Amino acid sequence: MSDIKIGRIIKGIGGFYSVESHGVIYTCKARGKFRKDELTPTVGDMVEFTPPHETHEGVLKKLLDRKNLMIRPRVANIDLIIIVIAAMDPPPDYTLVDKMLINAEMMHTDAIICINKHDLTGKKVAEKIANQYLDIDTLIVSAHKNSGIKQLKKYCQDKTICFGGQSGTGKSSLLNVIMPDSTIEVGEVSKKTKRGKHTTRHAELIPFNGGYLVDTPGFSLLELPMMEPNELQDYYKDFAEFEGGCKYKTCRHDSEPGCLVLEAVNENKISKERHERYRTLLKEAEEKWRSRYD
Ligand SMILES: Nc1nc2c(ncn2[C@@H]2O[C@H](COP(=O)(O)OP(=O)(O)OP(=O)(O)O)[C@@H](O)[C@H]2O)c(=O)[nH]1
Ligand SMILES: [Mg+2]
Ligand SMILES: [Zn+2]
Repeated sequence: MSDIKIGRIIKGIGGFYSVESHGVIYTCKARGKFRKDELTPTVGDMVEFTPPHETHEGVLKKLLDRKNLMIRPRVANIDLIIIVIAAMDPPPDYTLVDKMLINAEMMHTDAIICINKHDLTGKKVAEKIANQYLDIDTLIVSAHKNSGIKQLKKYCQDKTICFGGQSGTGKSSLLNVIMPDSTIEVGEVSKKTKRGKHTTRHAELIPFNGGYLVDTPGFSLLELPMMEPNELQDYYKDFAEFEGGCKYKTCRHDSEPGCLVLEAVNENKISKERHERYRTLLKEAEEKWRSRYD
């Protein structure tokens, strides 16, 4: 019998998993019982496994309990999500950022926003983008100019930190700058559509500074999870300090009279654009909730 080890899945491609244990990487396959969805071995998972041996291949034996699981991009046991957008090329998809922030809050995981490529627009444009997210830590960086990287690096220690967002925003480029020895593949942004070309195909944990940095494939679609519509406001950190005193106890901060969140929006204490998008997502949540038994 081979001995059972404990390790972490750092990569999974085509049914083969790279499992790291005490700095050594083993290749393992999953057995049949893992096929059910919640048991799908996922990058970031802690696992029990038997390492490969002369006569038999490495096998994943058991998934250990997860602290959390992000669905898009699919990564387990994350401590911090860095949402990467570009000041331009591709143009920021703010609704996607909002949805990623909602997911992070639902997972009880910290999230910050990293605005890359300020070399293309100047810092003013990037600052305007940052102003939409008044209560969320926002960094303005440029992978090409090596600017803001020190501040970004400060977040990158002793934790599992997931870089996520649209394709082409520069997630892999930033990782290459943070880790100068790495040679992660970087793609172009299409001149015509201004979209990234989905260069990174698989999420991968890369050991760094006592923790891991996670490069992930870019994506553009993210569904709002099913929730009772009144719940949505709980996932907006920027509303928190104004909530509680609205005229109606069940205020959804949409267009109700005596709403303190709306008041804060009018006084520019909450970004108007972000609140407008909140109203759109609220409608979506209401719609979903109404048809939940269909
Ligand atoms: N001008 C400028 N271009 C950048 C910067 N960072 C990255 N790029 C360019 O943006 C393009 C996309 O970069 P990637 O690092 O591949 O982007 P990604 O987010 O990893 O994309 P996916 O893997 O497809 O999700 C490449 O052509 C990079 O050279 C930057 O700071 N400034
Ligand atoms: Mg990439
Ligand atoms: Zn209100």
